[in-house]
Amino acid sequence: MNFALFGYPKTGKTTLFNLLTGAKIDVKSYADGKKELNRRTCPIPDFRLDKIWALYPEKNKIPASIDFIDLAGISYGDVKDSSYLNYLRNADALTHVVRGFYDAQISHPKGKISPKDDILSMEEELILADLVSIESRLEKLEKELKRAKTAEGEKEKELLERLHSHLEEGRGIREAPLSPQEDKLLRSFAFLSQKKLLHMINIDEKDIPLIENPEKIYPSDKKGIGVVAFCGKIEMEILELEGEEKADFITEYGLHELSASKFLKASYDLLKVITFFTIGKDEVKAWTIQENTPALKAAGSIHSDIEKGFIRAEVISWEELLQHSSFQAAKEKAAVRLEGKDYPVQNGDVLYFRFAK
Ligand SMILES: Nc1nc2c(ncn2[C@@H]2O[C@H](COP(=O)(O)OP(=O)(O)O)[C@@H](O)[C@H]2O)c(=O)[nH]1
Ligand SMILES: [Mg+2]
Repeated sequence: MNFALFGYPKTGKTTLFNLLTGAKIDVKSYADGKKELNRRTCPIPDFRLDKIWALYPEKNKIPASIDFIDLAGISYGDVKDSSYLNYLRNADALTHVVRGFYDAQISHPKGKISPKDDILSMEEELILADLVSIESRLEKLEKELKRAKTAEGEKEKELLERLHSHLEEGRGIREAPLSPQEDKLLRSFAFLSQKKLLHMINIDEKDIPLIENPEKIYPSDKKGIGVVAFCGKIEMEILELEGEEKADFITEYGLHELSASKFLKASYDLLKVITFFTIGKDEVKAWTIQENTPALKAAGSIHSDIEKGFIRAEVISWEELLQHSSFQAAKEKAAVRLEGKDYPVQNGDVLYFRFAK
């Protein structure tokens, strides 16, 4: 999975990138307008993986991971022409970092701190960028169709025109009803307003009482959009602390959960992904897949040969596995089930795929 952190200038993108990835990029020394782009691949902490691995300490533990990129700020109105458009298009999900903190030293380009206005403005800009792509495709397509009419071309034109009207009403493609075929046809466009979007509001210290209720800052019931609040400043201070002092500070500020953990929960929810585990010869590994993925496809996410030669999946939930000393011991107690290719893999399943080589 890859996430792009983006937003207007000086909202706390690099601060959040540090909090999510443990990178220590200096946020003070960057001059205005520096086009830094930071990348990190981050293991996803998972206590279930830790517990399974504890049964096999001689093996390697391989967590699932997320790729993050942190883009420099994009000025108001510039998204559609941004040199970062391709980074946004290539992301599996967009993380919009929104300024909610007050600081007289750090000017806001609009002179007013309003997370809600900035969120609405960014949602509009994503829609606008998609309108521009659709218009340019339609222009080419109309020329092609004039030269030679094809049924496929007509279908694409009809779909793009429909989406154009939808976008013009200010609604993202996430909210457009699409058939599976239409969805497939649109994939290569990588529309921004079709991507899952998580607004991460970097709130002010004085607003910490709102941190668990970000919907009070921005009520969003739009499909595929999530909102999380965090406080970059306090969390940066927490990073400097250790042990008891750290725990005390967290409680003192009324932070129940840090941004990294909130981010992961909200993203898994939004992307509708789950985790399954495998115990291989040398490694205990976590994998991320879409909810309701059939066993056959889950096998394919590991290796196409396993999908091709798929026979059966041996399945046990991680909790049940822990009641035994190993997968083998669980099998001997008949606690491991055999499932076929259509079995929808469940969050926390431990799987062993039988396949013909
Ligand atoms: N007061 C305050 N300053 C912050 C907060 N988060 C980030 N900053 C400061 O805002 C400036 C820009 O932060 P940075 O993370 O580089 O933002 P970016 O330009 O969006 O990547 C830096 O000086 C940060 O220290 C916050 O929650 N409160
Ligand atoms: Mg930055």
